[in-house]
Amino acid sequence: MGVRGLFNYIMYSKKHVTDLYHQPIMDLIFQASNIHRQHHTANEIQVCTLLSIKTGGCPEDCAYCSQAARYHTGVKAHKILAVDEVLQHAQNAKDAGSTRFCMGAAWREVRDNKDFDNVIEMVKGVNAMGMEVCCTLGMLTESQAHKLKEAGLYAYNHNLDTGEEHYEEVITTRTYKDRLETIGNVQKSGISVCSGGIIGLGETDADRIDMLFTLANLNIQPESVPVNALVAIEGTPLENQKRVSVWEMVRMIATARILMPKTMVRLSAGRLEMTIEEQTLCFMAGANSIFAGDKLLTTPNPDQNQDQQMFELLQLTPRPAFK
Ligand code: SAM
Ligand code: DTB
Ligand code: SF4
Repeated sequence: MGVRGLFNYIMYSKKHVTDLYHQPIMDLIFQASNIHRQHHTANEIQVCTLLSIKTGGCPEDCAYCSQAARYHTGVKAHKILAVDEVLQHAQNAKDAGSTRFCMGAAWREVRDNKDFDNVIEMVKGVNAMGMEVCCTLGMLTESQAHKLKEAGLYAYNHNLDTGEEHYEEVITTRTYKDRLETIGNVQKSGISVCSGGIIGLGETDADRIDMLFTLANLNIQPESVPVNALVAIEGTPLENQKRVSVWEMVRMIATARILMPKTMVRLSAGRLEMTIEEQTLCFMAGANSIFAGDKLLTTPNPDQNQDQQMFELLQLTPRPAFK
């Protein structure tokens, strides 16, 4: 177990996280599933929708990303979408059963300009529809975070992506410290934090454990942790990475669930290549959310019919917003 830290929150040791992570898979799933059922309604899955409001042309060098301008990935750069268009997408997502709407922009950081004013309008509009509204716009100052909070932003996504040591193998145009700073700014504004990572970037188990260790020991645990399997993108440095196995996803999800009992653990990128049986293992391991709709940001995702069939087959119920 962890010890109480300076601010009276539980701190987990690296050894504790390592021991949890390396347990026999059945023990790990069993423990995670028990904890899941103590803190969440069994069989309930939150359905979220993503929309890329500003695609491509990004100055950063994230080695996995289809939107980095420096790689030739076939993703065309677009300017920011109009507010009306975004709100129409949000309405469609709501009508299709989503309770959370996440808007992504291929920016290094937010700038105080007209584009940001438009994002503020989008946040107000989606919030007024009664959905949890989330944004992922890159680095953010404290005052920008406050503006988003005032507009009704519920969550801000800013992934750690991997462990601290492996980070510079994947991204060199910003640091892990920059990432943590933005997360701190989001926390200070009272917006809830969504932060997770990607597996399959060439990291070791120790790097995955490092990332979970950092997330679980944040002074406030993230409200949401997305676990992504790398979608290998042609033209990026990671184009030839091997697809991760379901056991790696399960191990990550279950350890996250045990360390962060109240958090929403999201089975994020990579579902298109997973069977229903594999996704079920992830839900048993404590994942309680998916992204729906036939597109993530730039890559394909299972379509609505496939997910509806999965919900019926597994007798899953959608989780309401703001629960
Ligand atoms: N530009 C902002 C940023 O980097 O914070 C927001 C958008 S970025 C696309 C959001 C997250 O998507 C990344 O942090 C990464 O974890 C995830 N992601 C991007 N490309 C991915 C890929 N090919 N496979 C899996 N996850 C990916
Ligand atoms: C997250 O961790 N995964 C989502 C969301 N946060 C923004 C994005 C996944 C993107 C997958 C690659 C793409 O579609 O471009
Ligand atoms: Fe840009 Fe975000 Fe892609 Fe990195 S992950 S290249 S910051 S859009």
